[in-house]
Amino acid sequence: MKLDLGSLELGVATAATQIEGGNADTNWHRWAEAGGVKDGSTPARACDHWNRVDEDIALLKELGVRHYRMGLEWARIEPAPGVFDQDAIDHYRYEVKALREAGIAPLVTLHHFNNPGWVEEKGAWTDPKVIPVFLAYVRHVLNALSEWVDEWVTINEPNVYATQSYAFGEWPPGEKNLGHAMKVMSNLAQAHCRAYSLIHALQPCARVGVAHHLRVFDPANRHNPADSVGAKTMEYLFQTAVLEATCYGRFLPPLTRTPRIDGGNYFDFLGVNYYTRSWVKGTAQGTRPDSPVNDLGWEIYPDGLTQLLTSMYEKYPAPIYITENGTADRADAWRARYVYEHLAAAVESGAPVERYYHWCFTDNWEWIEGEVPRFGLVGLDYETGVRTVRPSGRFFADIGAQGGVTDEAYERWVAPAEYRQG
Ligand code: IFM
Repeated sequence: MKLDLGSLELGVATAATQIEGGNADTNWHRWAEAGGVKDGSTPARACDHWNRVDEDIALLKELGVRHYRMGLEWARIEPAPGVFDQDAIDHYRYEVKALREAGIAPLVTLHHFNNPGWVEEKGAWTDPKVIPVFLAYVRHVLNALSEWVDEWVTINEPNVYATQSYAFGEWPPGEKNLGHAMKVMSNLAQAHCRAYSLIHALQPCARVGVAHHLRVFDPANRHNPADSVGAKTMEYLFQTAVLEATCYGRFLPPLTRTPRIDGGNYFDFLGVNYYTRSWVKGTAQGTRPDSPVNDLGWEIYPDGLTQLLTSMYEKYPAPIYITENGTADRADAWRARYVYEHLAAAVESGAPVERYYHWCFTDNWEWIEGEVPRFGLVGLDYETGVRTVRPSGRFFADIGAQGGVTDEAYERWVAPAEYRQG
């Protein structure tokens, strides 16, 4: 065996807005309709998963996938304040039950960058008043789905949502206001802590965590204090502060909290979404020159995963779920190598990594990048909706079946795959 996964189990990840299709009134539908997406697409098409749940579950089963991370579209469930749509709830109940019956354990994300339009109109996460509103939605979901679901991601990548939407202005609502971004991160972290307590009150056996977007921040020149200080500062503002708040209820500046959140333990697993590293020059971050990159220009850096897992487990000792890891590789030329090297990096860290969810199951609507990037183990023809398992998807299925990467699988799928340099 080239790589033995031991007790690490495999899954795949998705998010509601990126795969479901349909016209739910969300911040992202509004943003896309207003022309905010590079290729002019909207989430209305996506993978049409809403209408193809059975087909997609059958495909998961065919590939031997044991764990499925999926999101919920809050705007479908609560299309107007305090109005809950029973048809939408029934649809999700159907889906999670069908997953269980197929032997697949769902991990459900409650918020994945997607707000109902009416939440967005009220200032969304800039206003702490959204927290009780979110909690009412969480309570409703728990009551409806906890028969089938006992693992929950409260918030996906609070740091990415806050910075892209409020500091860099690239995502809805397109603000460039660092103060607002920090307020949003604080409110999301508070919402997580309170949702954590609520979910445990409703379902004591639940496992609850955040899916954190974590990266390695390296100074471009270690001997240049501006680069080193820049890297440390970015790391702190982008990930350390929000980790402390969401794991321990420790709100360090610039994050703030209402007096209601006590210090404590607010995570049953540490969710890690890992994609790349930031190469920091002073106050700017970019990609290390001459490194392998994916179709979006993101550096491919598996060693960063080993480093992160080792250091994160020291600070936040809990079972680790790699809640996302994957890459945009339209030609499927090297995705198998990427998977192999990141799984090997996870094993090598020695940290208790219990799960690895590959992003993404199928190609998906990739926010402002639209339909162009191809993250799927399964390729999607957007015109016809036809799904085709890529060779890397067959490799992934083989890893699951064998409990690791056999010598034959390595020779067949990994050895011939070469990255391209940036
Ligand atoms: O598609 C996204 C996902 O929604 C959040 N994590 C990163 C992925 C790839 O960009």
